[in-house]
Amino acid sequence: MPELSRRSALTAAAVLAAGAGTLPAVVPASAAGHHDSPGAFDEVYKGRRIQGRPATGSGHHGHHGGGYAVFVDGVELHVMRNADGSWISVVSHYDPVATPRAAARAAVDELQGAPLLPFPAN
Ligand SMILES: [Cu+2]
Repeated sequence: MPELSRRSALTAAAVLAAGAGTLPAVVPASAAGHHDSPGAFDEVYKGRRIQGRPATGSGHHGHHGGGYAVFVDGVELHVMRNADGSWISVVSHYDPVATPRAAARAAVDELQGAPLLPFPAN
C-alpha cells in the first residue's frame, strides 16, 4: 500500500519537524551547534576568561557568517573559519589554528594583557 506508507512517512516527518522545533530550548549548549560547529568552551587562560559558543544569530551582526562567537573577558573576539576548517581571529589573521579555543588562546597570547577592544560596527 504505497499511499499508506507515504502517509506514514509524512506523519513521521512532521513529528520529527515538530521535535526539532523545540530542540534548541532543551539541548545543552555544548550540543546545540548545528552541522559541525565546535562545542562551547569556558575557561581561564593566562588569567583571562575566554569563552566560545556556537552563535545563534540573535546577538551578532554576523558579517563574517562564522556561526561561532568567542569572547575574551566578555568582549567579543571576531573569529572566522577558513575553508579548510581552521580558524583565525581578528587579532591573529595570519596564524590559522585548529579550533576556536586555540584562536582565543592565541588572541590572549597576542594581546599580552591588553584589553580587547570591541570590534567597530561596520
Ligand atoms: Cu562579526
